[in-house]
Amino acid sequence: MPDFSDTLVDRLAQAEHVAVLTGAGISAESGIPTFRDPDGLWDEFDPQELANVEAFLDNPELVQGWYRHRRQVVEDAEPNAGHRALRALEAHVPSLAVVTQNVDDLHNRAENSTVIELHGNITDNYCRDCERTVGAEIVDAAIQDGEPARCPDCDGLVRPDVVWFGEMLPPAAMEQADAATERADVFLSVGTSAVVYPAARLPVAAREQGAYVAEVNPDATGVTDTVHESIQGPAGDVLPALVDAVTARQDA
Ligand code: BV8
Repeated sequence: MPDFSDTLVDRLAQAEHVAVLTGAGISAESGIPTFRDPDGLWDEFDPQELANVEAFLDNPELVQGWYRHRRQVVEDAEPNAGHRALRALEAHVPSLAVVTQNVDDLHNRAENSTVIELHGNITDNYCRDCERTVGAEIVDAAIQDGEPARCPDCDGLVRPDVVWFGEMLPPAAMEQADAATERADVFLSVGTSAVVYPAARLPVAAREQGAYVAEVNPDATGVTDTVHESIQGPAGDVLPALVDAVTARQDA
C-alpha cells in the first residue's frame, strides 16, 4: 500500500483547487520511455542532437524521423492507471488542472477536462515558415521517400509542435499554469525529475503561496527538498490509492 499521509488525504478531500504537474514518469507505465532514466530517450539519443532548432535545421530528416518514431510509440500507447486516476479525481475536487510537460497526448486521451500542455503535443506538426498545421501523413510520406518533410503551401520545413530547448513556452499555457499554481490548495508533482525550467519552478511557487505540496516519484528529484511530502512509488499505484482514500474520506 503506497505510503501517504492523512494530511494529504484530508487536504485533497477538502480542496477547492488542485493542480497536478506531470512529467514523463506518469507515462512510463504506458510503455513510453522517460528522458533521464537509465533506459530513457536521452540514453539512446543526445538531446542536443535532437531537441533544439539548430539540430533541426542542421538535419531536419533526422529530427523529423525521431519525432515520427516517438509519435508512433505514443499512438500505440494507452493512458495507464495513473492518468485514469487523475481523471477520476475530478469527481472529488471542484477544480482540477493537469499541467503537463509531456507531449504524448495521454492526459487528453484520459479525458481530463483541463490539460495545460507546457511543451506542446507530438501529434501535431506545423510549417516553421508559414506556421500552418501540416498533417502527419505528409511528414510520414516524405520521410519514407528519404526527404525532409516540407509545407505543401510554401515549401517551408515542417516541425513537430513541441517546445525545444531555448524556445519560449506557449505564453497562454504558461499563464494558465501559473494561475492554477497560484490558486492551488493542493499541488502534486508527479513523475518529473523537476530539472527543466520554467516548469520545475511551479512546485516551488505552489509551496511559496501556501499550497500543500506532495510529489509522487520512485526517486528523489529536484524538488524533493521543497515539497511537504514525498511519496515514493510509481504513479500507477500511488494515484489510484490516493483517489480511493479521498473517496473514502469524503464518504465518511
Ligand atoms: C525556456 C522537448 C527560455 C519536447 C523538452 C531557467 C529558466 C528558464 C530556462 C532555463 C533555466 N535554466 C535552464 C534553462 C534552459 C532550459 C532548461 O531548463 N534546461 C535544463 C536541462 C537545465 N529550458 C528551456 O530551454 C525551456 N525554454 O525556458 O526558454 C527563453 C527565454 C527567452 C527567450 C527564449 C527562450 C524549454 C524547456 C522545454 C524543453 N523541451 N523536450 C520533447 O522532445 O519532448 S524537455 C524534456 O524534459 C521533456 O519535454 C520533458 O517533459 C522535460 C522534463 O523531463 P521529465 O518529464 O521530468 O522527465 P525525466 O525523464 O527527466 O524524469 C522522469 C521522472 O519520472 C524521473 O524522476 C523518474 O524517477 C520518474 N518516474 C519513472 N517512472 C515513474 C516515475 N514517476 C512516477 N511513476 C513512474 N512509474
